[in-house]
Amino acid sequence: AFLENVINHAQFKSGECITRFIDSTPELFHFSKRRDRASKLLKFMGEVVVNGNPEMKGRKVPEAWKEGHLGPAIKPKIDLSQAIPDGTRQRFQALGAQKFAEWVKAQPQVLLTDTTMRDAHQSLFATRMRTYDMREIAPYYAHMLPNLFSMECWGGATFDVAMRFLKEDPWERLAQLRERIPNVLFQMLLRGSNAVGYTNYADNVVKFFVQQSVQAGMDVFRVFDSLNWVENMRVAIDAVNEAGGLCEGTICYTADLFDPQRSKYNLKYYVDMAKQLEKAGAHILAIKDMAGVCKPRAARELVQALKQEISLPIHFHTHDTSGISAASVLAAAEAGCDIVDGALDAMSGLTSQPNLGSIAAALAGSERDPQVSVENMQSLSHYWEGVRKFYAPFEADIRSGTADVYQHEMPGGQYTNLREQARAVGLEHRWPEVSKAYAQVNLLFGDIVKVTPSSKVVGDMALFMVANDLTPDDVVNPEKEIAFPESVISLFKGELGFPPDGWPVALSRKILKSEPPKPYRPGDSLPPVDLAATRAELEKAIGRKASDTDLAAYLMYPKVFKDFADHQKHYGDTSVLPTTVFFYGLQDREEVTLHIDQGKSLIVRLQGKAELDEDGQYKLFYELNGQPRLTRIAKAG
Ligand code: 3PY
Ligand code: ZN
Repeated sequence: AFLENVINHAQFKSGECITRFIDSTPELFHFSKRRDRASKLLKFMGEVVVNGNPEMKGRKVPEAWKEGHLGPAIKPKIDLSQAIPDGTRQRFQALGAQKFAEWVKAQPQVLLTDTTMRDAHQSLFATRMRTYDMREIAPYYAHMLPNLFSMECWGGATFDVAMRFLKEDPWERLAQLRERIPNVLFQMLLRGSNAVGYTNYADNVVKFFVQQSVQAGMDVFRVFDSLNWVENMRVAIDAVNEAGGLCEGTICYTADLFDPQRSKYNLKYYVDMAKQLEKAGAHILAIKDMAGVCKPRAARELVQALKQEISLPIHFHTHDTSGISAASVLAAAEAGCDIVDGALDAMSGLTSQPNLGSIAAALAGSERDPQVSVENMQSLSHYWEGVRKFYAPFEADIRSGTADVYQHEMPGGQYTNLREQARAVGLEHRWPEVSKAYAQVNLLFGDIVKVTPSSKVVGDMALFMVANDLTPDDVVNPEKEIAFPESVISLFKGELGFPPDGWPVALSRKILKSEPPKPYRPGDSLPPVDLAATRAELEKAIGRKASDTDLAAYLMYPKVFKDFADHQKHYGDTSVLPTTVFFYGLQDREEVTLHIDQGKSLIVRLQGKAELDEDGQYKLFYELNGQPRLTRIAKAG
């Protein structure tokens, strides 16, 4: 139809050159672009109907969806045309990082961070929450919770998962949220020199990534190192400062402050680290209890000690795996903690954060009243309750908190992922052994901090031990030949850095089959990446211009980014599809409205599907904006 339009156009008939023709007749070009976009989306939707979304392989589609009553999530009923009140972001922009941090410390209330859009879904359903579900509720946050300290909505595993599994652009997510929420600070998790990846990047790559993030609208960077090695955090801390972000220098809480058997993680250890971070340029000090093992008494003493010894505001983060972490949050608040993390009700508990609404309610009326509307939190949570149902296939089958976390110490964000990994290699039925092996590996490795990416290596080794029926004695026994996993060898080579007290020497020798290296900072041995040359290489690979954010994504995950770019080329921007349509497919006679651009929508209805033809294809009959459309999809495999 496009060609017909073109050849019948008067200007075309007059013989003008085709490029000028397209330039001067944008209406035809736009028509074709939109038509092209529609065809791509219909093709993707057809693929899901016929072959299923590959991400759903081996997972159970919710019964409620099959029966046709998995409804849309219910949004609050408020008037979005009202002016958006100013929030922490305006204050930060007016004061600058230093003065803003002073304000945080000086005001009496406990400030709140909502982790629903990042850590909560990372921890509850393997990071699968799509931009679509966040974007829909975003403007309501701006109106209803303007008094939040921040929303953690980016970084950690979300960057990788967005492209790899959800086939969407993490930068687009950030931009779309920013556009809808101009008033509350956005917060991300940055793994120090590992940025948002699992490996150490060259210093200039980390810097470039941070610059891009600030330009895209990120404000607060929670910077940590997976071995609590401050040396390996400096580049990221400097980069955040230089780019104008707010830097949370982070201590990862591990073990048990009161366990004399593991005295290396005592108060002195954390206070020393906090002092180093303050000196290194952090504006806020975060306590990151990634596994949820910081018991109330430990939270109280740690916050008290830090308040005495350093002058930064303190931000406490924990997970509810034990089922009692809200007690730790309240203890931290009583001890003077300035900011605490939680997730909205429907996205809280278990391996996620404790319930932010209940924390706010518990503190309401006290001198540290967070001054947020618990009622508004409830109505936002009602929306999340609906959203969470779409992701049921990705949830781990856990129903209660468990004190077992004090044994295995697995980060909440890793728990569901490691179960996934175990499932993928056929070991899920041996999960209790995997979790026990995880604790054994920790001790074999010298009792280390376990958080991405060090936790990933511990998890790999735990799966390896269970799969090969290895005991800790086997692992250390110099007589027993073991082909250690690649990630373990890399860890002991120091490619993720070193714990402050080094790696156990005998095991190092066995793993490396040589003398262990002296501690070095991996960034010092990685030459700077030539950004211009890499961009050229990327553009060649994807056959189009690469933006700065494309480049930053490619630098993190070259293969994942290329595959994602390929998906986009074939199917367009599939993030516009509602989540059920993306994962489960359109149902017969289902109609959806897709907002593909400002003010532009496609109304798609699946009319039916013909029998498989002899050439192995299905015909799908759609109605697109009232017009019949036919798409052919080959049956896979
Ligand atoms: C991450 O690095 O993704 C984490 O959530 C660590 O807790
Ligand atoms: Zn966390």
